[in-house]
Amino acid sequence: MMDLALLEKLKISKNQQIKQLAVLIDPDKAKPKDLEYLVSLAEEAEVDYFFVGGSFLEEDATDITVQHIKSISTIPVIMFPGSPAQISQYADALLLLSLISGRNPDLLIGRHVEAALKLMQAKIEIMPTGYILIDGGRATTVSYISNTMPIPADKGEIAAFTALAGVQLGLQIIYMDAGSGALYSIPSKMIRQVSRLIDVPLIVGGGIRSVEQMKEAYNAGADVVVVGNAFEKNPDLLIEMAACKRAFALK
Ligand code: 1GP
Repeated sequence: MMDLALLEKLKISKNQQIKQLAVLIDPDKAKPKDLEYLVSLAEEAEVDYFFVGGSFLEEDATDITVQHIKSISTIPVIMFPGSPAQISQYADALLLLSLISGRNPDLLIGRHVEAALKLMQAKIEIMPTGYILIDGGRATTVSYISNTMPIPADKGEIAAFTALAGVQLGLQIIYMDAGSGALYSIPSKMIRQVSRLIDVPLIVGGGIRSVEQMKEAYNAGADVVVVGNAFEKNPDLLIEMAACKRAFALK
């Protein structure tokens, strides 16, 4: 499957109900030694993707981190950019995010125009993604920086119709995010309401700290679960979560 474009791989995995796990790496926080340890665990656990991104990064930090990961791992690296400065030509792909839960035109089209040429020249795979912020119990960096309000966690219909509209506009992936370090991960009821309405891969992240939360997200219809903070604090949790993910594949 490694030779397929990553979007294609995501779609096939979804159709085969194979759940996937992505490790989020924030280049601002990742110290080289810690990064190497986390990457070695991810290799051992056969994690599916590294997502690399953060809200404050400079181009250099992103490039250095992506190159470092690529030099020690074969796991695909997908950019999860907070700004056009965070496009690295060394990555395998990039989630081209439209913040469809918000009404900030800059994050629906403005930044994309700024990044378009650089993206074309970088020759990395582009994964057009509808990005939906959900309230995770506290203000997160991304909601502050993006100047948008997240969807309340009990408004599943709004999230579902937002995702559906994104798919109807041609977006190929939906990413529901409670934001890094969210107090509460996205309720399974809401994930279910969204996943029932859409037929594209569904990525879920933000505040997932336990195998239990991960299982709930998968059972509710998440195709990919993203974990960042919890692995920074306890890298060994990665082995446990990856085992849980594989157990889903055997069902
Ligand atoms: C944030 O979905 C990611 O954008 C991951 O969040 O760091 O809370 O796991 P955490």
